[in-house]
Formats: sequence, structure tokens, C-alpha cells
Amino acid sequence: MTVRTVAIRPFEGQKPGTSGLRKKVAVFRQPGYLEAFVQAVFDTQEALRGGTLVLGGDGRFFNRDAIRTILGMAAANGVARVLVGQGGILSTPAASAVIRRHGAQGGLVLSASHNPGGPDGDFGIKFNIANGGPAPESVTEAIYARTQVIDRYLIRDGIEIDLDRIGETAFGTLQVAVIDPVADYADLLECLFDFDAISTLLRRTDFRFRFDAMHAVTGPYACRLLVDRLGAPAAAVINAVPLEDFGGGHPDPNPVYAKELYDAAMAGRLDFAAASDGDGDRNMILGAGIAVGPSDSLAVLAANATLAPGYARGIAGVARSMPTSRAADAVAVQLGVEFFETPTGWKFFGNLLDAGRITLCGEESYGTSSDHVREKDGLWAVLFWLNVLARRQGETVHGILQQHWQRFGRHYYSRHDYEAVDAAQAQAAMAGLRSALPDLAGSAIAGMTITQADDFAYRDPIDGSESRGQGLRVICGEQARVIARLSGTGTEGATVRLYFELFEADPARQDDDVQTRLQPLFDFAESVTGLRKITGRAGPDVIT
Ligand code: VG1
Ligand code: CO
Repeated sequence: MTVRTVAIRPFEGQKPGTSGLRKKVAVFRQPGYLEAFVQAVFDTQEALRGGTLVLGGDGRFFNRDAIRTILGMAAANGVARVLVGQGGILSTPAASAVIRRHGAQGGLVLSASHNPGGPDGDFGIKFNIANGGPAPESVTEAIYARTQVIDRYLIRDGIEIDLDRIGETAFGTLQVAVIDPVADYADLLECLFDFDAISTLLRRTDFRFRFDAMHAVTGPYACRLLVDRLGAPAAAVINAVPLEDFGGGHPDPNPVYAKELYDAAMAGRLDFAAASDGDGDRNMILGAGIAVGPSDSLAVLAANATLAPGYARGIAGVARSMPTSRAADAVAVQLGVEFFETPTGWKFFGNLLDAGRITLCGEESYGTSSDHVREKDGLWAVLFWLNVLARRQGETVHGILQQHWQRFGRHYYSRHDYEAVDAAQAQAAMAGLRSALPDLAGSAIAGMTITQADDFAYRDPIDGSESRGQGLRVICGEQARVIARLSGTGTEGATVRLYFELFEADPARQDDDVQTRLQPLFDFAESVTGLRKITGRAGPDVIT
């Protein structure tokens, strides 16, 4: 088993986006493409030599091929031990848990998250650091810089293992352990929540519960936790078998792509329903007749945190990404804890979590989590909600939300996505708003005065690193915000995201139709970006 050095030339565009490197499968299947990126990781992350690497993915098409290649490269690059999930499976939060529990030096997570899979779909790879979280910008920049000059990769042939059998195999200096992908993660969650109370709730015949794994990675996790450990009926977990193409679906838990589940809950046929995305880090929470907005979900969990044993002593603080609504801030103010606003992407929460400044964090894109891992965590959010419902006996999801709004005020919120827009057109719309920014302060949107208009820049309070160009925002004091940014996870053209937020303190006006209430903000956004006019589109592709 000798190490082969294979000469390659750099590939263009191996720059990690919001969450790793995401490209079409066809791009990843070009000879040397995956290898170039992985070699750049090994070349820049020296702790991996002689160290432990965690490896797994969401089971999408190309997952197993990529794992075989990476194992050979790990051997050639002097990694001492690789922990790989059985069947090549590791959800993103589980990978984070495994890295932390086993003291690994890093992990490679193979996923394009909520993007569709299959031969014509997307693939992705993400490097996580020793704290279990996505690599910060300093690391992704170094990896990217390396990809631009890389001229060879190292691989050892003959590293053949049966990915489906748990066990250890030695290949010279490399030890490969195929591990149960669920166990470490399930044990961790069991320490955080009141499993007895949740189990009693889930066994009640009058509690109508459903979890949709969307044929993505959370199936095995949901079955083990919700059915085996907590006693939910097996039929409560649907689409539980991970498929390479997610059954042809779009594994994004939102009202558009999890429509059946959404419709069943909205029609009042379910008391509590939830779904997760391709790699298991997102969550959608639904009650009878109500969808819980992800921004509200973070706020409700923060306000109810002490009901869960793992957070019984209270939370240190809370953070949200900039476009996420300010509902969580309102809770932090009342609780008297710190709150932070970070750029989009989980990597920006890592330092705050490591420093113990925050306990909970979340994003408007159906991501919520805590300091138990360094990734967002779909099933964690589901169990947290179940824990809250179990402890607030007799209350409904809708009732809990209404009470929350009465106490903290309601932040009406919506995100409009314009997908696969011609890149030049997207740039033109953003440029329109950017050029308007300097003159906006002092003018008004529907009677609300604009107090600030800028391009969001972030200075990390722990290490002082700066991140610029993180989204254009127009702010009307505490009343409203309109935000525009370009997606960093898409693989086709550009995706423009517009975010709208409107605060309502009056309980008598907290049950209005969201899109109707936000209409004046939509009109304002169109007037400054001209997005619909430029693209010729009548409206957004996805509204969440
Ligand atoms: C999107 C979301 C962002 C999230 C990221 C990764 O990024 O907006 O909040 O962190 O996806 O989520 P963007 O750049 O497309 O807006 V996951 O579950 O896809 O890894
Ligand atoms: Co995801």
C-alpha cells in the first residue's frame, strides 16, 4: 500500500460559501475536483496529521464514493484515526457531537444540506474544526487560497472497508472505525431534555404528532430517539428512509417543500408536527392551524429554556443572525441576558458559544441550536418544543405563541426568495439598493422613519475579526427592517433573499395576515431594488 502522488491543476471557484463548498454533482465528479479541495484541507490543517478525523454525510448521491476517496487521502496524509458513520451517514449536528465527544481534530461533513440531490443535483463538503463547528472564515480562506495553487494530491490505494459494518480496521498507521451514527448524539440529547415527560406526551393517544424526515438524514435519528427511546408510534415518523435523491424531493423543511405536512397541520389534523432538512440541522415547527416562524421559535425557546433540564439554570445569552427577526432580542432584554447579532451562517456563532457568552442561537432559515454542539440542530429543536409542550400541559402551540407575543410583542416576519436569478440581474438589483443607502436615513416607509441604512459589517467580539458586506439593511428604529442579501449556498445563478420585519406591540393587532401586514415593506423593497422589474418576475419563488 504505497502513497501515490497525483499531479493536478487548480480548479476555479473552490471557495466555501455560507456553509462549505457546494456545487453540482457533475462538478464534484470531475477527476481530481473533490481531491483538490480535500488535499487543501490536509495541507492547511496540520493538526489532522497524527490526529482524528470525523467523516460522514447526509447519504446523498456520491456520498459513498467521496468517503472512499477521502479515506484513501486520509491514510496518505498521515491521519491516525478516522471515525466514519455507518453507511457513510452522519447528520451535521451528529458530526459536531462526535467531533466534540471523541476530541477529534476536525471533521469533513458531506452535504449540500437543503439543496436537491441525485446525479443532476448538488453535492457539498464542509470542514469542521475541533470545537465541532464550521470552520471560521480565517480557515476557509486559507483552504481556498491553497486550492488556487494546489498541484498534487496524495492518496493510498487499498483502503477498502465495509461501510455498513460497525467495527475497527487498521491499515498501517491508519485506524478506521465505522461507528453508530446515532448513539453519541442520542445520548447527548437525552441529557438535555425531560425524556420522561416527553415520553408521556408522545404516548398519549389524543396527541397527534408527526415528524417528516423528508427521505434525508434524520430518518434514523428520529426513529431511534422519537420511536425507540421515547415511545412515539412508528407511523409518526414519515419519509424515514434516507434516499440518495431524497425521493426526488427538495429536502428543505418549509411550507413550500414540506407541503403535505404543512397542510395537515394548518388544517388542524395534527397537534404538533416538525420536519428536518437534508443534513438534519434545520427544523420546521408546526402546531394545529399555525406555523411557528423560525425567528419566533428561537425566542419562545429562550423564554421557556428553564423548562428543559439541560437549561434549568437559565441561559447565558442569545445570538441570532442579522436577518433573523429581533424577537429573541426582546426576550433577552426581559431576561436580562446578553444578545448578539451576527452575519448569516453558523460559523459566526462558534466563538460566542466557546466563550460561554451565549447558550442559544438561531437563524431565520429554520436553524436553532445551543451550546451542546457547534451546529444548528433540527431534532434538538423538535425535542425542545416537545419538552415545552409536555411541561406546559394542556397548552397548544398556538396558545404558547399568542401568550409569547402578548408578553414580548410580535415581530411580523417573512423572507422572499428569488431563486436562480441571472447573476448580473441580481447584482443590478443589489446595486440599486446599495446606491440608495446613503440617502435613505430620515425618509419614511409607510409613516415609519428610516433611522439607519447600511451594509452590515460584523466585528467578532471574541477574536476581533471583521466580516464585511454581510447584507444591505434598512432599519426603522425598533419598528421595522428591510434586508437584502445574496445567497451563499446556491449552485445556479444567484438567489436574492429579501427579509421583512415589522414590530407590533398591541395584542389586538397580533393575529393579522403576515403578508398583508408586510405589504408596505414589500413595496418599498421593490422601489429601491427594482428586482421584479429587472428580472421580469411577478413575485418570489419561495415565501417563508
Ligand atoms: C442559507 C441560510 C443560512 C444558513 C445556510 C446554511 O444560507 O440563509 O441562514 O446558515 O443556508 O444552512 P444562504 O447564504 O443561502 O442564505 V444549511 O442547513 O443549508 O447548511
Ligand atoms: Co442543513
